[in-house]
Amino acid sequence: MRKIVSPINSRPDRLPPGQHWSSRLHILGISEPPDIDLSGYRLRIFGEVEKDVVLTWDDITSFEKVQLVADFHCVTRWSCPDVQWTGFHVEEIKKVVNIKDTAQAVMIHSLDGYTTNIPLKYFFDEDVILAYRLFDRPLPSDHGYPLRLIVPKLYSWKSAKFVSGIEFLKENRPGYWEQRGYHILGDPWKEQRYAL
Ligand SMILES: Nc1nc2c(c(=O)[nH]1)N[C@H]1C(S)=C(S)[C@@H](COP(=O)(O)O)O[C@H]1N2
Ligand SMILES: [Mo]
Repeated sequence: MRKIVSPINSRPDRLPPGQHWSSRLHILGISEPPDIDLSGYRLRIFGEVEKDVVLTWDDITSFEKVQLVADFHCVTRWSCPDVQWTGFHVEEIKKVVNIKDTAQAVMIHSLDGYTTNIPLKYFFDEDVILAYRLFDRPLPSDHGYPLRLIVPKLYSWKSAKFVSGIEFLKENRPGYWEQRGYHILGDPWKEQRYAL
C-alpha cells in the first residue's frame, strides 16, 4: 500500500502556535453521527464538472488504497500527533470526473448537514485523502463513518466527517463554521482561527 507521511509532521515548528498536544482525538460534531447503511451510501461529485458522478461504496473501495499519517490540529487548541488514516487520495476523483477550468474551490457536503469549503490548491494536495479507516480499523461512527476528508495543513474543521458530496465551485464561499465566524481558510501556522 502507498504510504504518505504529511510534510507538516516534519516541520521544525511542528506544533502550531497556541496549540497543545493531546494523546487522542476528541469527538466534535454539530449533531449525533447519522445512521448509515453502506448499500445505500452514495458519494456525489457535482458543480463545476463536465458531468456529475455518483459513486457507490464499491466504487470507493476500488480506488487505490493509501495510508496517511498526519498530525490533527483542532481550532479549539488540541493537536493529536501521528493519526493514521486509510482511504484514497483525492487525485482519484480526477479519474472519474472532468473538472472545469472555472473551478476555484470545493464545498464538502456531509450527511449531518455540515459543509466546509476548501480552495482547490489546498484540496488537491499531496496529503489530502478521503478516509474510511482509522488506525487500521473501520472508521468509527463518531469519527465520520463511512467516509471523511483529511486535510492535514488546515484546522480540522475542514476535515469533514460523513462526507456525501463534493461540489466544485466557481467561487469560494463559506461553509457551516465559516458562516459562523471561523476563518475562510484556516491555516494553523498563521493562527487563522476566526474571521476578524
Ligand atoms: N460532518 C461533520 N464533520 C466535521 C464536524 C462536524 O460537526 N460535522 N466537525 C469538525 C470539527 S470542528 C473537528 S475538530 C473535527 C473533529 O474530528 P473528530 O470528531 O474525528 O475528532 O471534525 C470536523 N468535521
Ligand atoms: Mo474543531
